Amino acid sequence: MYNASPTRERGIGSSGKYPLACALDLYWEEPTRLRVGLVFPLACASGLYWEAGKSNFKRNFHDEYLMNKLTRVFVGCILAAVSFLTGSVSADEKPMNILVLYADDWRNDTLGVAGNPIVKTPVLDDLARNGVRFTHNCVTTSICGISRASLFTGQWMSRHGNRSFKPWKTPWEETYPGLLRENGYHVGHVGKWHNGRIPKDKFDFSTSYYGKHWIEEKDGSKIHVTQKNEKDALEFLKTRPDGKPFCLTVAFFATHAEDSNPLQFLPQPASMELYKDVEVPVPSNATQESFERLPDFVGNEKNEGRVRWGWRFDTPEKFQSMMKNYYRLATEVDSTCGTILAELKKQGLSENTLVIFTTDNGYYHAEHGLGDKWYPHQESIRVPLIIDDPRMKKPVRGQTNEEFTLNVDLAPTILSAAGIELPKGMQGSDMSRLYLADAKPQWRSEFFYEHPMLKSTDFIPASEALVRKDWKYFYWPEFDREQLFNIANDPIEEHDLSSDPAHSKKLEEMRKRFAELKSAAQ
Ligand SMILES: [Ca+2]
Repeated sequence: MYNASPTRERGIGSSGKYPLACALDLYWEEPTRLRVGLVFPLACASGLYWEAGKSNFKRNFHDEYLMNKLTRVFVGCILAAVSFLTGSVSADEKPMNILVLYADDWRNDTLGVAGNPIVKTPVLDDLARNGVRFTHNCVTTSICGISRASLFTGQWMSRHGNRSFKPWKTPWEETYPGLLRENGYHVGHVGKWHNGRIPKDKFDFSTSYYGKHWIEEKDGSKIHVTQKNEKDALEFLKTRPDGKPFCLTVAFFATHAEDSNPLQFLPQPASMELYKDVEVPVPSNATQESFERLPDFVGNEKNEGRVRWGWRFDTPEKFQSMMKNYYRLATEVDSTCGTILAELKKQGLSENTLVIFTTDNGYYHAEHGLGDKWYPHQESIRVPLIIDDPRMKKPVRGQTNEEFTLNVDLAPTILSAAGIELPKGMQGSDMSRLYLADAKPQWRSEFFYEHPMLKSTDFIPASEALVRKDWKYFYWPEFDREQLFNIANDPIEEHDLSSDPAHSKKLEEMRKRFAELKSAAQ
């Protein structure tokens, strides 16, 4: 649907070290820059020198001093031109490193910088102040395994084919780790995988673990999962080969709950001092009334969203203690991000590394009387995204961007930053256009959301949606049930307008567009 055409972001690309080839390459890619920066000064200098060398010029002026000066100007221009070209070549010789900091189950507002009054995320707030934060970033499927398959493939679930937690069907050679490694990158993955077994042979460095907040090490000692993520990420950075660009994905398990544990969220002891004396605000629609407004196949006690609400939020005391531990886990991830970024700085890599922070899905904090994710409500599909790209110019840094960016855009953005052509089947778009282009690029104003049924329609029914900033259309395929929300007036999606005759035209329009985008996502 939003097929990104292969782009080359880095000016001079494949021509290597030869200035003439580079100049030709540059002519095709950036003719204005070539004319202004190279052809124009060279032409002026050559013309002046030729004019000055003509005999009548010499006869009339007899000024050897002037000739020497003009010679220096001419040589200077040639040197400037060569340096202009080789400067670009040397930038090209040093491809950008990639660091993906990938949290688990964070929602759009699990960040201090996003206005959350409780959670402390100073490192990520700084990253946002130095880069760009995307305020309307969403996932196309709100669940761990499928969203991660979309991260690596840049494809909707309908195309990559992982409809749960199994390996996706898209060839490895069409994923960002696969393509980067093929193009000379040292590629690592740390932490959660959740798409079948991690293909260790496809990585230069990999670890895979998730599910528990405290993990037993080989010597019998216990380590917190976020500390283990940190340890592994640092090992990757400290043992990587010199002279090779790298790509590291740090896939945290926090703040995901430990599903089988009644405590759910188990932070490190040192974090327990945090948030001790605060009261976490309860969402306005964390109510029985809101729960009862859900379609009955979701708004019932058997539904897994309701079951997990029971695990976490069914008393005010539980809500407070669970939310505080959730935020403690988030602050621990923030702190580990700080340690990893400090190591990049120590190694002198900050100026040449694309840093992305995001997560796989959002989370209900008891809104609609639900827990966890899966369904198309805002809490479930909107997730944080911060990008700090060395190519960003100063005025862009610290800004927010309100376009609909998606998890399927991450792979195209990463590959484009590395100057690698995108596979034809990749569906997302290179987001760097949103912060590198001088003029505002054309961008999507709506997208198709999809989630499969898991286990049974009683457990987690399938859901789909057409998402816009002002309206949202839900479709529950097993029940052939539609819902329509005016997001502009009803941002917490409490009032279903699908049976209101006043909105029948809007419903028809949304239904039609939904079908078109659904078909394009296949
Ligand atoms: Ca998740």
